[in-house]
Amino acid sequence: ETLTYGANMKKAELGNCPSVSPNLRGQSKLIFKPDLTLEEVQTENPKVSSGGRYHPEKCKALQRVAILIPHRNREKHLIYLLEHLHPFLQRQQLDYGIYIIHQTGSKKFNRAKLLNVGYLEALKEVNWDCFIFHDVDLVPENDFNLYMCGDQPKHLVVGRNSTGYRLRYSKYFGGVTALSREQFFKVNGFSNSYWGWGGEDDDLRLRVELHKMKISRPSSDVGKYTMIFHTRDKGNEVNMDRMKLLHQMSRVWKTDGLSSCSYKLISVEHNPLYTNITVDFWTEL
Ligand code: UD2
Ligand code: MN
Repeated sequence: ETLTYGANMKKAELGNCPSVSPNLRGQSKLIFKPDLTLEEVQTENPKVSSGGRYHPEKCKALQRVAILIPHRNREKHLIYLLEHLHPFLQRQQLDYGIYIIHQTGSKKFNRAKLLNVGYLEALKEVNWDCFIFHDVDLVPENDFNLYMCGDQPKHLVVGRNSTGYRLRYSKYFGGVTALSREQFFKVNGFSNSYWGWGGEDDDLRLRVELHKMKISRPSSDVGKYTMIFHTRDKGNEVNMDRMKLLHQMSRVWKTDGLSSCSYKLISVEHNPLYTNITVDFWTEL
């Protein structure tokens, strides 16, 4: 009886983690080993538990953060991202989970809809405070770029290697963004209507602006990413309707988004380094 009580006491006593983790290192040089395997990444990350989950041992994390990564046919990029992201998030002392949302089938790729699915499915497991919407090919270089949510939505990619680390355009909102559970819910998530490449990131930015929220960014020396080289994928051709869709946003946001996101859930697997959610969109349209 007393022993149990003591153990409970110990857990309750765990103090909050500091607002800035003492384990941060700043800018790091990223190395991508050509023959790296998922098994190696697994041995490098013994503290990650099933489904790609982790929480600090010695303090209570300030936020519970779900990382959502849309994916199809980018296995190598996924290995590199996982290798860097797990230690990065652990140094930030976050209570986190990594979700890969995998689109199966031959329909055009739909990044935005996959991210809506990730949000809805991840919330069935944990009441996450914060969501990071993350391209599979972008690796953060500086761990002062905190994967936490603020009182306004955040755009975490100020620049990347291939564009001289400069912001592409002032309203740019692509690559990696952080929205709290409430912020994302308020704008009804992403539009489900963007099939193929482009526009969906601008659509989300318009939704955020419509709701009078202001996007914040880290400083340019902190918001730095390496994008692993790639060409345009098959099945993700440029979306020619994107301008038309962007013009509709203010009219359709309420009915096109989380509230209307239909999908066929194929499987949810708790792999050692991530939770894999496989969906098919074939039932739709
Ligand atoms: C830009 C944006 C991205 C998105 C996209 C337009 C940046 C840094 N990123 O990326 O956020 O707005 O334009 O849609 O500006 N993917 C797959 N398999 C595929 C196709 C895509 O896994 O067959 C995923 C993957 O996570 C990838 C992401 O979708 O990183 C974006 O696709 P991309 O990398 O081909 O597009 P990119 O680099 O122009
Ligand atoms: Mn890319």
